[in-house]
Amino acid sequence: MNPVLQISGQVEKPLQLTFADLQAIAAEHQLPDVSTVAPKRQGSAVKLAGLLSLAGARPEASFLGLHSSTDDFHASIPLGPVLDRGLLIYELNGQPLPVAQGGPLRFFIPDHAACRVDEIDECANLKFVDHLELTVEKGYDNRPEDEDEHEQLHAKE
Ligand SMILES: Nc1nc2c(c(=O)[nH]1)N[C@H]1C(S)=C(S)[C@@H](COP(=O)(O)O)O[C@H]1N2
Ligand SMILES: [Mo]
Repeated sequence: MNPVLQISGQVEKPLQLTFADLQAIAAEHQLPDVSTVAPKRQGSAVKLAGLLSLAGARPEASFLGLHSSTDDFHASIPLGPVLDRGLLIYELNGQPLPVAQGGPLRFFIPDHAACRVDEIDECANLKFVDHLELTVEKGYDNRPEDEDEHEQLHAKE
């Protein structure tokens, strides 16, 4: 099985995880039904904090880089505020999350801010995430910077 998620950067143990690896993560790190925290969302998630405890986040890790090579979309957000609420939705009805819902892996913050009002906004809910990277400083981020860019991005969806 091919890895679907790489975890790198400021971690003791860089990881390459397959869908089966995600399914095998301990129940304490799983959220079997995301609709319990986000009524419009479906599927099962693994908690960001769980993933980072497996990788061994270093104390100097301050930013979370979210990368999608599928469409070259990237965000870098402060780790502290999302550590305990960030989710990676990876499964729907026993199968990888469909691309139409942002799969195979989608980052999701249940109580995100509206687009572009805060660093941790709806735009940071990356679809098709394949790489999480912990950094000391803010990393590469190509989320839309103004309303025009943002509209153009959504027009592509
Ligand atoms: N990979 C990727 N993730 C992305 C985007 C994108 O263009 N590519 N758009 C972002 C933006 S601007 C928003 S508002 C949300 C929209 O999520 P939705 O399509 O589930 O409503 O996805 C975010 N995640
Ligand atoms: Mo957005």
